Amino acid sequence: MSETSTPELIQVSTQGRVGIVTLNRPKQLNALNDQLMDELGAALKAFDADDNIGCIVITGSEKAFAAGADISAMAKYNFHEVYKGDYITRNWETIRSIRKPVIAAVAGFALGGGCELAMMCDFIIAADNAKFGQPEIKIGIIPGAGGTQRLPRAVGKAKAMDMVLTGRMMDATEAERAGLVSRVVPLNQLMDETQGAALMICEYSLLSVMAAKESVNRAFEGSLSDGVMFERRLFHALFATADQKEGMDAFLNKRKASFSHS
Ligand code: DAK
Repeated sequence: MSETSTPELIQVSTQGRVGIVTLNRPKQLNALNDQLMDELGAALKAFDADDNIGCIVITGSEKAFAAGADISAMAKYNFHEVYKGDYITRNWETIRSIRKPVIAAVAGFALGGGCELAMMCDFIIAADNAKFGQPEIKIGIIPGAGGTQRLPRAVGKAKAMDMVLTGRMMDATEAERAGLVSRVVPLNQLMDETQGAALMICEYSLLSVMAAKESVNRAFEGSLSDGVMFERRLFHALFATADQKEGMDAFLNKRKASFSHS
């Protein structure tokens, strides 16, 4: 399927240098279908390529971030169709290629593919009504977009097994305690808090922000010594940037840094 040019199932907006994608399939609790994932991927790629954007936020509604992949679309497939067609892999992997920071602002349900989408973001800020879960076991499948891999990395094996095998939901308090989300805020402050974090990130050098993201992500691939070496090389490389000179000069001269992202 080709990328849609006029998004219908998402809304795209900006606030300063923050790009915001709002999932918008309210009647289906933002269940994620092919069209929505195409639109989301296209919006993320456009923000990533836009020099005026420094950070991206993905959010949903107050009731649901996303209640999972669209079960009505999935129900009819057979093994040979999903295997041969690499079912829903194509447009679920786009977010992994985004190099600018992506924050998930989660209210309400983040279940199945919705929880997996949130975990693909760089960090999650949750409203106090958020509920996370991997309930695929209840419909005869298992998580298919990284849930069995990212959830244990975030919350450890015991809780991940509990979630994946029982299909139960975790509330925001438990999710924060377990390390799945970075902050929990009252529902009515979710977007202000998230935009505040995103705007803060936008004030920093985009080069060091991108390097920081790349380096932290490296912690989840390969050995510690490889990761530390990767970090060291990026750390060294940042001394070639104008922003390193600006940032350190600003500190020494007790003024606010003004980064040029170069
Ligand atoms: N798909 C389709 N429709 C959904 C849906 C979903 N996941 N979740 C909710 N809806 C629809 C409901 O069918 C209902 O539609 P109508 O009956 O009004 O037409 C409407 O949204 C409102 O839902 P409810 O009436 O059920 O609302 P409640 O408040 O009573 O319950 C709920 C909310 C979220 C607890 C409940 O709707 C629920 O349990 N939803 C299903 C949650 C679920 O099982 N999610 C996991 C789906 S499997 C992969 C990528 C991704 C995936 C796999 C592979 N690859 C890259 C290979 C992901 C798989 C999944 O997510």
